[in-house]
Amino acid sequence: MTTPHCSRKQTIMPQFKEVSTQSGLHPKPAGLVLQYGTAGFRTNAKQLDHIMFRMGLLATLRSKKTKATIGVMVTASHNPEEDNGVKLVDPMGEMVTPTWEGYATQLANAEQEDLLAALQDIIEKEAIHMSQEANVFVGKDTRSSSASLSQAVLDGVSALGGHSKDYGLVTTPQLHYMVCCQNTQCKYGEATVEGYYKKLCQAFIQLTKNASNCTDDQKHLTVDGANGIGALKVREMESQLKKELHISLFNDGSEGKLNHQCGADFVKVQQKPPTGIKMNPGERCCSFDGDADRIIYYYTDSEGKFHLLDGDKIATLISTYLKELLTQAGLDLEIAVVQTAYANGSSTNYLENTMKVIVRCTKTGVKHLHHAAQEFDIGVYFEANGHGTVLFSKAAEEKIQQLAENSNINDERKRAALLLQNTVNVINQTVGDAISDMLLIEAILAIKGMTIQQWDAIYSDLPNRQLKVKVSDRRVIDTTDAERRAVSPAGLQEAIDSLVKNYREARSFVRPSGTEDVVRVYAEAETQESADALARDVSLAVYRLAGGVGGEPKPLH
Ligand code: 16G
Ligand code: MG
Repeated sequence: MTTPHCSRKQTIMPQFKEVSTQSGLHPKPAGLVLQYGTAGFRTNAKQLDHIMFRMGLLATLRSKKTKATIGVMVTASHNPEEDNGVKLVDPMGEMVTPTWEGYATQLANAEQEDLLAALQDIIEKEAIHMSQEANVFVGKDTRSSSASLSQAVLDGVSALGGHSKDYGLVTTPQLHYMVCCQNTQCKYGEATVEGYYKKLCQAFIQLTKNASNCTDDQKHLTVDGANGIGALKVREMESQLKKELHISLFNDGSEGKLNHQCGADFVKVQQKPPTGIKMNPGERCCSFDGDADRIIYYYTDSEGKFHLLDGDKIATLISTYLKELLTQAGLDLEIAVVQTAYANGSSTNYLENTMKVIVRCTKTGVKHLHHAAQEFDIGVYFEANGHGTVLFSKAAEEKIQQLAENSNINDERKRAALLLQNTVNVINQTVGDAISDMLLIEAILAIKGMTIQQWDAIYSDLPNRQLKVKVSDRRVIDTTDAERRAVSPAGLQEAIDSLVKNYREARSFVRPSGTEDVVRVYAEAETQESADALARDVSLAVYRLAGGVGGEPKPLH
């Protein structure tokens, strides 16, 4: 039996009075259970009003606890328009810490009458002083549901007496940037969208101004804005690029539906161009996702064949460029590339054996890569799906800064140091950022005088295939070694190992998805036929050993 409603009410502390009243306007549907997953809460927008209100409450507590500004972003990224979601941003612009993800789940799932007790529980566990001031920055994407949902977040903040600043329509990485600027007393930049454009565009112009033989053709880039917030923000920024980059923007949201047959996720998964864009053979194109924290490049060749340059190719381009600059600058800084198990085997091989940089593999999910990248002077991290950025340690930034200001060095070192300095400024170090990554990639290609075909030719991807298998409970699959090996159910890893042996240059792994109720299967091999066959063999093993539901996986061909 739960405590009767009225007896709880008598013990309401004054600080909770407003929460008690306001929460009635954002009621939780009884019995609904949602989890703060890899990238926050994400589901159909109709189920999210109470979640948003409660995340406003939680962000306020987190702000009191950290004595810093916290961010709340309302978006469901690459999901369909009908969905929405919410992510919390910690003081330095990073994803909220895991303990608080747990609190988010608890608070989200507390039944209406238990909400105050759930709040009190967090306050006690974290020893939060309720008299401490709180500041919360809120942003939203272009979904039609985002307006009222972000209002629910703002209601949550004010119900606990917190201050909020509503940034309105911003990309996810812009909100992360604002939070970081605010908490570094603007050392990272000015906490406004204008400040963001100014920082990035100035750095981009500095980087490209000496890219001597850059023709107008080379300055042209086709951008697929996924009919989302990224498109709006590219439009806003464009004029500040001073014609150093000519953008043809498609899927700008004026007609098409958000993420529908367009955007980075569509292009990566379908391995084909988005609809709604005009592509000329050999021309560089890129796609953002729905909240502009991912980017993917591609082109079609003269035979009409589609070529995808994913996060692995981006990481390789960036780390090659940085390594060359470090050598030219005579700076001894350790550079590492952080990937996940999804990184194409060819990219890992190239990075380790040809470029000789340190390569780390982490579990899927931005926070894991971000964390690992923080361990190096320079950590380049990218998921194959196009989410990534570069982190510079404090010491690395200082060394670059000092060298750039040193007047006793030769011209080559000076040039490299200045390029490094502007490279640091064009990068959004708080989180992967499609706009910032785009400017960085465009600058590198201009500086190196490189075409997209030359970039693509750095290494050739191994053919690969991703499949999903439905099982009755995906939690039966437990993995280790950064998700590259399954430890349960019994016999599954042995089965995968023996299947992999049937193909050349083959690799395969399985993991439970963090965002969908499926088990994901990845396979790569020397040929597409082998990769497809291996993916199917492994899917079958999952189906048989991990409680598959529905029909058995069928051959792809
Ligand atoms: C989320 C993650 C992304 C990851 C994906 C995996 C963030 C911000 N986003 O979108 O990094 O690649 O989930 O999805 O962390 P899956 O678990 O369904 O394969
Ligand atoms: Mg996204």
